[in-house]
Parts: sequence; C-alpha cells; structure tokens
Amino acid sequence: ESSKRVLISECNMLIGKEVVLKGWVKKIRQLGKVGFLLLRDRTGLLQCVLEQEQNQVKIETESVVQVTGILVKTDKTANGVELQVSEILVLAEADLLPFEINKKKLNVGLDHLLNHRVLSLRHEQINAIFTIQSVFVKGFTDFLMQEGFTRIFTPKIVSQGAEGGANVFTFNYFDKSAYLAQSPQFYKQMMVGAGFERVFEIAPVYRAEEHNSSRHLNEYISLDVEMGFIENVEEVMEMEKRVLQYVFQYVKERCQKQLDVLQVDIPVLNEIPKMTLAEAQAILKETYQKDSPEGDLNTEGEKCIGNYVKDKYGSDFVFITNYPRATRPMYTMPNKENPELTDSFDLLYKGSEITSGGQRIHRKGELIASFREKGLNPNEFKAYIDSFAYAIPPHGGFGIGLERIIMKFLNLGNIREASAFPRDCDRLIP
Ligand code: ATP
Ligand code: AMO
Repeated sequence: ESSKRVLISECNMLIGKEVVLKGWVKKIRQLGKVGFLLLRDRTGLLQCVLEQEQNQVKIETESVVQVTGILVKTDKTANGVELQVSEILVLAEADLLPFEINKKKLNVGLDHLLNHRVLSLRHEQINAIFTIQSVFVKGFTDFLMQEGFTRIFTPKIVSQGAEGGANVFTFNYFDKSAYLAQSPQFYKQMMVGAGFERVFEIAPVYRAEEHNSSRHLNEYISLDVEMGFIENVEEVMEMEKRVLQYVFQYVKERCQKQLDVLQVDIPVLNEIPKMTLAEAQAILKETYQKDSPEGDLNTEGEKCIGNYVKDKYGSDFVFITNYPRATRPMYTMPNKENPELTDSFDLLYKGSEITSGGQRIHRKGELIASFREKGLNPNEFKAYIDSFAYAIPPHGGFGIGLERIIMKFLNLGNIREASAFPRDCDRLIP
C-alpha cells in the first residue's frame, strides 16, 4: 500500500485500486446519507462518494483535502470513474468565499476577480488563459531555438530609456538615477553584435503609461527577437509570420480543451497582407472618411484597417510598413529610396497593434547622426553606441506584447484578463 499521491487524470487507469488523491473541494452536496464531493486538481475533476462515517464533518468549498479510497467504474461521471472514500483529511480549510467560484459563467466584475486573484484563477475559464499562455510561450521558444536563436536575459535596471518618450519609470540606484527598462532593445542588438547573431528574450518590461486603457499595462511581458546578417526588413517580417504560424498550430494541437472552454477557434494562419502606412492612411481617408495622426495610426484607425483586411483578404493580421522617421525610435534604419521613411513595421492583429519591429542602423556614424537628429545626446547612450565600434552586422527584429497578443488570440475584452497579476495606474496589489 503506497500513500503516494495519484493525479485525477490517472484515475481511469487505476480502477479497483486503493489510491490517495489531493486537491480542492469544488463542490460538496448531500443526497440523504451519501455525500458527493467533487475534487479538483491540476489535471481535472473527480467525483468522490462519502458514506455516512466520512459525511459528518462540514467542509467549506475550495478547501484543500486528501482523500483515500477505492476507484470504481461508473457511467454517472464523464471520466467513467469515481472514488469510494474511506478517509478524508482537511489539509487546509478555506474561509467563506467572497464570490461563488464554481459557476460555469462567472458573473463577477473584473476588479473583484483581480482583487481575489488566487481564487478567481481557479475558475476553469480563467485557468485556461494561463495554461494557453504557458504553451504559447513554449511554442515560441521551441520554434526560435530550432531556427538557431539563443535565449538571452538582459538587465531591467538601466541607465537610459530605449524607446524614447516620457513613459519611463525613474528611481534611485544608490547615488545614481536609473530607469526600469521599457524594452531590451539596446541589449538584444548588442547580443547580436556579441556573436550570437540570433537572439530572443522573454521578460517583463515597464512603461509608465499615465492613463488606464483596456490594452496597456505598466508592466508587461515582451517577446523580443533580434536577428543579424539580414538583407532587408522583409526577412524580419517573414520570421515573425513563421513564428506565429508555428505557435498558433502548436497551441491548437495541445490546448484544444482550453480553447473549447473559452469557445475560441484558432484558424490556420496563412500569408499576412502588407501595406505601407501611407496606403493605410489613404484607405482610412477614402473608405472610412477618417483622418489619422501624422505618421501613425490611432486606436480607431487600427480598428478600421483591421476590418478592411478582414473583408478584403480574410486575414486577422496585417503588416503596416514604412513609418516615417519622425515617429520611429532613433535606432530605426532609414529607407534607402526615401530617407524620410524607415524600414520598419507594425503588425496589427484583429485591429490592434501587437508588434513593432524593423531593421536597425548598424553603423556607428549613422547611429550617432540619428541620435542627434532626434535631439538626443549621444554621450548619454555611450555604452550602446560604442558597441558598434566593434562591428555589428546588418540586423533587425521585433517585439510582441505577450498579454496583448493573448488578449487578441483569446478574444478577451481587457488586457488585465491576460495578466495573472496586472499592474495598471491604480493597481499595485495583489
Ligand atoms: P507603443 O506605444 O509601444 O508602440 P501602443 O500600442 O501603445 O504601443 P501607440 O502607437 O503608442 O502604440 O498608440 C496607439 C494608440 O493607443 C494611440 O491612438 C494612442 O492614443 C493610444 N494610446 C497610447 N498609449 C496609451 C495609453 N497609455 N493609454 C491609453 N491610450 C493610449
Ligand atoms: P513597442 O514600444 O511598439 O516596440 O512595443 C512593442 C509591443 O509591446 C506591446 N506594448 C504593450 N503591451 C502592454 N502594455 C503596454 N503599455 C504596452 N506598450 C507596448 C505592444 C507593442 O506592439 N523595441 C521595440 C520593438 C522592436 O522594434 O523590436 C518596442 O519596444 O504589443
């Protein structure tokens, strides 16, 4: 007799055996003298039948229990098995719950769910989001490593913002002032130059966004890719398309159960249409009578272009290319034919930006000139700029906001739903 814990997913292979199971009490109900306890562990649900002796103690739902008993065959449960309990131990008792977690459809506001995150994450539909996120990141990692990319880890305490703009968090670093990294941009380029050629990073980044929105967080996970020895920015877009194709298929093959729970259908990702920013703006003007801001698309413009490509090409995705220099960061490669433009792109998914990317300036002199043109002092970025003195090949890359893409992938209404513990302007706990 072993008291080793058995998982619920293993139970239908162990009919007739005495086993020990551990998990949470999803539900408990009395039917005359018999009690039915629905046990949940990370692998599924199991009905446990309590005869009279075990049926005396009152157990709150969501308590953690250990149950011992014999597994028997039944046609009354979905997995064809139930446990005849001989002993039940409460390992940790739950308090009275702040809301009912065991309804199929939760009718609870997002704030309340986030305030009680450990509890809300136990719900099947919420759990599914993070199970899928985990597999999504594994697919991303596997594909890139197959393609010769090295996974890197770079500092989040930095001396300069890499993306410009005002949205940096500043803090005291002993006797210096430091920033939380807005992106690993400089460091991923430096690692290409360090000889790795192809690198990726999956790590948190920080943006001091001043307003709450449904698609911005103050801390998010950035999926960053950078590749050397490219001929042009097209190769970078091709790599992003291929990694997304792979990841979508990877998740579809491994997470059908979770996708069903969320009622999400993942279509095959084919070609991704491309249009220049100028073309997109012309479409907005002609088809939607909308003016967009100089050199960018606003939220509404992204939505319209998303609808346009869905109607015209049946695609959820579209690459928008050739942003002007004025609206792209200082490291972006100018376009050869039209130096007012850049070899850069955004990727829109279901009408929302999920990626920025592009080719980078790889020669030191041009980089210094670009910093100056943006009104930035190259001396303040010396460590980054100096690394180009040792020769860095032509290169480019992209960054995907993980919560942003998961939100779109799973049709969630708010980016906070795609973060286990989101940080927004008001929220610092849990
Ligand atoms: P990034 O700024 O990193 O490129 P983004 O998705 O925020 O990512 P932007 O081009 O800055 O892209 O913004 C796109 C749209 O989102 C713009 O219309 C802008 O007004 C709006 N927006 C940007 N930042 C915020 C924010 N913090 N809160 C609300 N809306 C925002
Ligand atoms: P960018 O600043 O456009 O580019 O950011 C890349 C992607 O990150 C996501 N994102 C966010 N997600 C959640 N909350 C936020 N506040 C937020 N801000 C941005 C978006 C966006 O498309 N270094 C470049 C990338 C590159 O060129 O390699 C960069 O950081 O999905």
